Amino acid sequence: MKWFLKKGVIMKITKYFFGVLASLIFSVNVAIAEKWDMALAYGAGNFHSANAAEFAKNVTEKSGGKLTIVTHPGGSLFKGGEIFRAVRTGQAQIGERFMSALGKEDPLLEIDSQPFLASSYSDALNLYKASKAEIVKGLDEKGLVFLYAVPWPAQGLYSKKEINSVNDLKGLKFRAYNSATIRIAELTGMAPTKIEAAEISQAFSTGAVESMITSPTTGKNSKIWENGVKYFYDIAAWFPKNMIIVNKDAWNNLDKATQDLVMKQAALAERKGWQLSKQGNVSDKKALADAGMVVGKVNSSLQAHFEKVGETMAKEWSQKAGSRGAAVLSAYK
Ligand code: PCA
Repeated sequence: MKWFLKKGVIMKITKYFFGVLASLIFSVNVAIAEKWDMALAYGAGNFHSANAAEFAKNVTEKSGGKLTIVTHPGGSLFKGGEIFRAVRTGQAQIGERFMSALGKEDPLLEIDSQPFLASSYSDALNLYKASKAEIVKGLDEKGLVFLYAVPWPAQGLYSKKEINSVNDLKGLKFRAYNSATIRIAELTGMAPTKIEAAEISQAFSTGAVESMITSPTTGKNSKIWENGVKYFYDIAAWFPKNMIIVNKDAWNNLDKATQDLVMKQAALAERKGWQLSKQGNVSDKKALADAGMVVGKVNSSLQAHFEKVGETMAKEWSQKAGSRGAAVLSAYK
């Protein structure tokens, strides 16, 4: 009897113990299974979006169920202009944004859109290295964790009509994507309107704009030749980047091992993205020519004009960016 009672007590204790353990394991599992929505502004076929999708897939597969990242390309969750704020406020845990459209948040974010500061991939990489720490710090102060950045191919001038002189540009309705392209338009005598990449085809087809500066990739992605745009002039004066950022609260919900995994996959995605960009810089220009566009360089008088515009803008930017900007520039040079 005594022995039986004891056994019953032991069984009860054992049962209780396993019950508590099971519920603990269950609740821990629930707490660490995170799902992130990743807001992407550009279409699924764009190389930035494809690269982000691969990054998301790798993290999801390798995290052992602790983190699932679901991508939403083409502005389907938030449009390009909304993504920075959405990630900052936690409406999206992670997102991609064109850095130089955020100059009002931090002038250092537009360093990569200053004409002729970095006009090759190796310069662009050096500029990135020189500016990264300061940019990461600025984002951290806004509650954001920086993951990686990838450049667009070299920026060139698109136009419906042939451009042989600055005079040919004067008065043109110009699609801009950031403050720097607005400033180029102003200093050239063009009439700028800021339009997100997703709306380019419509803007050209309705006649709202008739020229722009962007990559051969974006021209190809928006089948720009179908909207009466015949000319592409390769200026190659800057390589602006997209960055991937994470909301810091979402970041802090991850355990250390998962954070390390995300950072490791981010570094791999960054390397892959730079390669894809370099490839696109060649193949997408070819795609424009294959589609019947006239692809060439600006002539020397136009080149000189854009260089002069670049000098003016460099001075203006230095004033905005102050000592932080000066430190980055001297590290770069
Ligand atoms: N494409 C994007 C940004 C830079 C680029 O090459 C756009 O045109 O909006």
